[in-house]
Parts: sequence; structure tokens; C-alpha cells
Amino acid sequence: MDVRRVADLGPADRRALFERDAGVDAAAGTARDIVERVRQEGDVALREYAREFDDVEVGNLDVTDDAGRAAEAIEDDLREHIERAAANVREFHEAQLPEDWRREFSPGRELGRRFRPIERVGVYVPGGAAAYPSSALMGVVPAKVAGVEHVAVVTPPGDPINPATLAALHVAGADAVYQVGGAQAIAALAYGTETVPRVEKIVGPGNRFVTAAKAEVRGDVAVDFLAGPSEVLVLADGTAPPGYVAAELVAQAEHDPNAAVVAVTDDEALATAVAAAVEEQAAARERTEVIREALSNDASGVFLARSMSEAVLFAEEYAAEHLAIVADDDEALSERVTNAGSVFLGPNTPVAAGDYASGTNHVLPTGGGARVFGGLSVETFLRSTTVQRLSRRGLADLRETVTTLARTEGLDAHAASIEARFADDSIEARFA
Ligand code: HSO
Ligand code: ZN
Repeated sequence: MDVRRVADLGPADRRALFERDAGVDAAAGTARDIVERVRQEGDVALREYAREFDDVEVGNLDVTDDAGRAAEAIEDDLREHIERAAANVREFHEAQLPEDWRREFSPGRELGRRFRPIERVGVYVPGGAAAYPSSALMGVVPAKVAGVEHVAVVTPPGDPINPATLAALHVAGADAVYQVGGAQAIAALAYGTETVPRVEKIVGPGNRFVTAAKAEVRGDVAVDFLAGPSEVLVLADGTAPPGYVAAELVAQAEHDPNAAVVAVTDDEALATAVAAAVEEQAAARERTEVIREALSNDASGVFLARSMSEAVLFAEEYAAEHLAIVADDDEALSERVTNAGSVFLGPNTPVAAGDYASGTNHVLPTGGGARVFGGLSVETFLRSTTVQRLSRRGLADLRETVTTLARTEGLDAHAASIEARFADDSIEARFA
């Protein structure tokens, strides 16, 4: 892997890095066709796509009961680790639950907010070649913590479906599980089929077809944000062990040939050592081919900055899904990078810890989405409602302001609705 200098990057390089889309745009046409067909044909299309894309003859699309059985059948050791990870994720997300509140801002003017869960939510859990029990926890646990009544999960069909994924879904508390993957799964959740009931919001990570399908159905159903192939940016100074930095890149690279992995540093010796270590580690891993493809992406690389300030700027522009900082003044650097889905501080905080078990959520915005979105959280599954009550005194204080503005807008009925409250003394007395 070559080391590239940040100062030498041209406009095309910068576009590839900072406006990366991981092939999602190119998948849009296919995703649209699939969504359309599922809308027309329902379950028939889901079975047909399972045959075509997953090479599986699907019997029952509803595999909710299989999840319960899988949780009993898997090895005790594995179940215990799934439960431990689930407990950490639950604990962190419970800490996020907002309290309803109401306050008197001035005499007789009481305003507040309350939070209530969305009723029906769909969670996409990746499967197939890369089965992700961890994503089952990350999607379902926060929804249940938020109080979502019906959490429907879709995960690609398999023969059998990964038992650890099924078990994790059971442990997390999924209410229904359907074996359907890809863009067709998103369509099923968005519009409903004979078997899969439609939901109000769809969340979860997926490949570029899943991501493109979420973009396609957005508008008809709420979606979280586009969580595409994994990304990591490691911001490092000369104190960082090159082997650690390389391991972070190689780890996220193994997810997907479209994964984007970056190291940026102001230390030339470190950059050179990381580039070499990445090659070495990639060769030693099981998924060498996927890793190599991800490493050769236009949005991946090892970059040498002239200063840590230039490196910080690079990280800020990149807006990575995961930002790992391995540097002397990691806390200070972390304050300077605002665009990141999730931040990992210090040499002992590998991204994989958060991917699985520390308790934070691993469903995070990719492709620069971190500029405007946060990752999956309890709030993803809540909506807020404002609540108010005015006393006569509170309304009297607002009377002139509201009627003046209402008349300015030519909305005299609005003004009249205020004045009506002051027109009749007998009523006024009753509601004083
Ligand atoms: N790094 C992925 C999540 C994941 N890692 C699942 C391992 N399994 C996206 O944040
Ligand atoms: Zn990962």
C-alpha cells in the first residue's frame, strides 16, 4: 500500500475520498426494479428472489419460532457471550432514555415535551456470506428499550439461517423474524406482503442494494440513515503502534470489498510502517481477498499530513463512520473532529470492541452521513410531542403579540380565536 501526501491530493482524489458513495448510486436501478416487483407480487417475488440471489428454496417466510429454538440449541458458551453483549448494549441504551418534562417558562405559560415509541419498526439484519448476530442486537435492543411494541426483523434466507443470528434475535427480544434479505426485504417492510406486515420505520445496515432500497422507499416509510459498507479512519501521531493502526484498517476492510479504511498521521515513519503492516496483516487473515479489494478502494489509503492540524482537517472532511484516535493528546484531537459516527479513543479501544460488546451501537452513518446524522440510538425509535397549557394570565400576556402577528399574516380567524377568550366575562370567570 502506498503512502499518499494530503498536500498532493487533487480534486478527483478529494471527491473519491470525501464524496464516496460505495457503489450505492450504481445499485439504485436494480434496487428500484426489485422494490417495484415486491410491491406488485408480494410473497411470490420474495421466494423468487431467495432462489435467485440466495440460492435457497424458502419454505416458511416467518421464522420467528426458529429463533426461540436456536437460542436453546446453540452452545452455552456462545449464548452467554451473546447475552453479555446484549446486556451491555441494553445498559448503554437505557441510559439514553429521555424523560418527559414540563416547565412554567413564565407565569401561566407551561410547556413541555414527551417521548413515545414508534409502534411498528422493521430491522434489517445482514446475513448470507457475512452473518451478523451482533447487528441483531444493535438493531433490536434499542428499539425494545425505547418501548417499540412490534419489532419485525428481516434477515437473508439460509439453509439453515445462521443459528447465532437467530439466537441473538431471540435474546434481543424481536417480535417477529422473516427470512428475506436484500432490497426485497426493504420493499417488504415498506409496503407489506401477504406474510410480512408493513412497518412505520426501517432501520439497520446493509450492502449497497439494501442501502439503495432504503433510499428508494424513503418517503413512503421512515428510514434511519444510510448505513452502507463499513468505514474507519484512524487519526494517529508518532506514538501510535503501527500494528494497532494497521489492525483497525484490516478489520473493517474484511466486511466488504466496498469498505473504506483510512489512516492519517503527521509522522512519516508511522505512515510507512502502517502501510507495510497492512499488507502483512491482510495476507495473514482469512478474508484476504475482500480485504485487498477494500484496501484498493479510491476512498481507502494511508495518508501523510504536514501537521496534526492538517490531519484533523482531513478527518473532519472525511466524516468517517468510525473515528479511532491513537495519539498523545487524543482527547483534544477528538474535540476538534466533529464529523464522526462513533469515536474510539486511545490504544486500547479497538473498533471491534464497539462492534460487538462494549455497549455502543455499531449501526452508524457511512458515506459522510456523519456530517448530519448520529448512529442508531433510543431516539431513533422515539418521536417527541410538545405539550402546553396556558392560564388566563399566560394567554393575556401573549394576547397582543399573537393578534398582531396573526393580522400581519392576514389570518384574522387566528386573532379572533384569541379574542374570543376575552369577549365574555361570564365564561372568563368560570375558567379563571
Ligand atoms: N463494523 C460494522 C459492524 C460489525 N462489525 C458487525 C462486526 N460485525 C459496522 O459498524
Ligand atoms: Zn465491524
